[in-house]
Amino acid sequence: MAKTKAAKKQTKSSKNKTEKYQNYIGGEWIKSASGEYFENLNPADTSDVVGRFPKSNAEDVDKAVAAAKNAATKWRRTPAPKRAEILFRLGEILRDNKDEFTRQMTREMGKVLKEAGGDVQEAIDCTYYTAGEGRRLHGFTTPAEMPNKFAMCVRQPVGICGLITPFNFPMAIPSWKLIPALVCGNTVVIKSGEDVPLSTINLVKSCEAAGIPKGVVNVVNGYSEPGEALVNHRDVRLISFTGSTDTGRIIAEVCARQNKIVSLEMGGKNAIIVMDDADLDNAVEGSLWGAFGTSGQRCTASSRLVVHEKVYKKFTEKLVERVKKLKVGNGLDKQTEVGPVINAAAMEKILSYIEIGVNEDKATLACGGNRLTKGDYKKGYFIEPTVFTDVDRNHRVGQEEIFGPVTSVISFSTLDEAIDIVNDSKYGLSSAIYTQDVNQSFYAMQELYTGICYVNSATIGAEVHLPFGGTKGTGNGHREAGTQVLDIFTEWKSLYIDYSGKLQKAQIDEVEI
Ligand code: UN1
Repeated sequence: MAKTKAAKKQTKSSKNKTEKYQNYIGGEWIKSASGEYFENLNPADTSDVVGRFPKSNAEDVDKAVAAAKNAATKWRRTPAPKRAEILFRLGEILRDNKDEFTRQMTREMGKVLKEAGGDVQEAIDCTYYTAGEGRRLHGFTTPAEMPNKFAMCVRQPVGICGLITPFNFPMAIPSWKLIPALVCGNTVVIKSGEDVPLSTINLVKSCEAAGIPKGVVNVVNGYSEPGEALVNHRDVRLISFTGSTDTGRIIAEVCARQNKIVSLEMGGKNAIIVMDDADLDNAVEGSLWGAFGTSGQRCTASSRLVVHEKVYKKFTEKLVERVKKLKVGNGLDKQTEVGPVINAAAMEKILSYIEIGVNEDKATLACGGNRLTKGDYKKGYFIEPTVFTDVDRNHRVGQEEIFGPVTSVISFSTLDEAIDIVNDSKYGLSSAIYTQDVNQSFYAMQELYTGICYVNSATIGAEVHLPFGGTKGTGNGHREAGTQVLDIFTEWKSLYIDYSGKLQKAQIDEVEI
């Protein structure tokens, strides 16, 4: 892997001077209570230290929640269109800094520049779109059952929201949570993803520059300790979490005991169905993008390819030929198509799944399967794009979320069988079908039990104005993005106004017997 000048320069300068970052609490950039820091390493080259970030604990969370509490009343009483005006400014600041934020994201997270740019763009889109809700936040009026009585329903903010964000979309996913929380009038404490704190800090610095009042947005950095403290804090009313199903389940249990609102976006085992009438070249390109984009570290990654037996051989041959040509490397290099995976633990987990595929499932390893260790690769967490064929629907590689550049090809003979294979999963985030047949595509759209479904494209590509989330083990029934996200960050208040000037009992008690 040849390193571009830009990548070399980045590495060299970071060795000389490693910047220290702080938590953002009550409008101040402050050290953690412990005074300790952790290093954020570039997963493409671990000798490149992106920065040093405060290792926070429960004391830092206490301070951040207190700041959010202090700011809550004023922010809640700020008219929503005014809150939105500030958010529109935030959108402009993100847009103006897109190139810098993109490069920094690639450096800390590893995804290729184009995708990092897309990630920042998604935060911009989310900000503009959701800020628009400041002039809507619709409620409704409805006739009351009694004369001279008025009935209506409005949204009210929930209070202090704890946002726990993952590594794979370092700016987009925090924005999906932050912007709606703010436009609805809540104050927030964000626990940044420990592998990507810089992108959260870039987002929050932009909030500061946009003029969001002190204490409305707070950030604590660190590992699981501040996350746990946030979930357990009695003044936090809502937790919004994106991450693994195991962690999400624990969060849900704690929140249930404390009657907290909890919104979870967790795992996926997304599948593309390729019918025998599909445009195969298009299906191959879609599968390539769906399976190996972001090195397979998307919740929506196409980790199962369910292919009609009639085209199975042709499809897999074409796919494997293309996969072998994918250029793996440092995301800062413009030619790179597949970057590293996020850290050593993720790499070990993915490699162990490849071993399971070979030794336990006894699937066919059609290509890939190894860590790349030669030359510049040895400083990073690079895994060859990997395809398993002859995978059975019950194989572990066909059932469990791998979250890496690995996909499994499964064959079928009828559309009903294919749908059954796709639905036979504990997850239900995204699905797709490639076919030229309108009847088959509508039937699949009806029968696939996932939160998102695509026709003639891969399982990824969700847009910010449509709801995002999944069925079964993927979530807990909530949806982010779209206007549906407002149901997470507000609670309904029903209002009754009696202008009759006399006692009117509840309508059920006024009936003559
Ligand atoms: C994710 O898969 O983790 O649909 C989020 C997409 C992006 C968001 C994906 N807009 O690919």
